[in-house]
Amino acid sequence: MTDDLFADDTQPWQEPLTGGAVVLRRFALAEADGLLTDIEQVVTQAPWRQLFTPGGKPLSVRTSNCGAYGWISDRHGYRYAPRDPLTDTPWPAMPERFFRLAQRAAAEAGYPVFAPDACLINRYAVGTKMGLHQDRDEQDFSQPIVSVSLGLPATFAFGGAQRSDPTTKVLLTHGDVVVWGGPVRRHYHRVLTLKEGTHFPLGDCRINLTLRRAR
Ligand code: MD3
Ligand code: FE
Repeated sequence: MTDDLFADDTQPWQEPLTGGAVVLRRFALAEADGLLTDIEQVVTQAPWRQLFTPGGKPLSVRTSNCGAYGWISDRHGYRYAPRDPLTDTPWPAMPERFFRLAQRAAAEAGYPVFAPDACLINRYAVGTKMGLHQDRDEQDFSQPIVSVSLGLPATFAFGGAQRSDPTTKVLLTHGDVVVWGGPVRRHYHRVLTLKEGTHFPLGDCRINLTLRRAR
């Protein structure tokens, strides 16, 4: 009777996806404010910027990085670099909170020795998306990728090893963490156009962290 009134709806839970990915719902929720403060700190040193594909097409998301390596894209290709080309200085250090969260999430999904050395930070405004692609700029594909979703919800679609393979969709909301290990690590994926909305305290955007072992 009092169950509903006093139910605790803040506890995380796990949802396995196909191909070895695991969604840890709300896993980062308790730390979300701290993560946002850390992101603000990172972008004072490595400001948000727009990247271009090697072919010269703009990516619609805005990006920054922290950690020993940052993912960049320009006319010379996609790669991990130890310095921010905008400031010609090393990327800001990875905040402890990012590292520990990623390690805890990876362990939960069966990767007890994950030590990320790169964190890509993507910011999606309403109306932006990320096209279908594979992540293949890292050295060791047996290492998982941990993604943390903050702010507005986004629908994420992931397929198979071929661009034309059918996709599975999953809605990722504030505080959700996904560990992408196993076969799905090599699979095509994309983020659908971000729908209008307002999130407190982030406003009208979504921020996604991807924590990786680049080298
Ligand atoms: C599934 N970012 O940065 S994170 C990316 O929401 C990227 O910003 C998306 O795709 C975003 O490369 C999705 C989740 C993610 C990351 C890597 C994957 C999903 C993945 C690799 C394989 C399969
Ligand atoms: Fe990706």
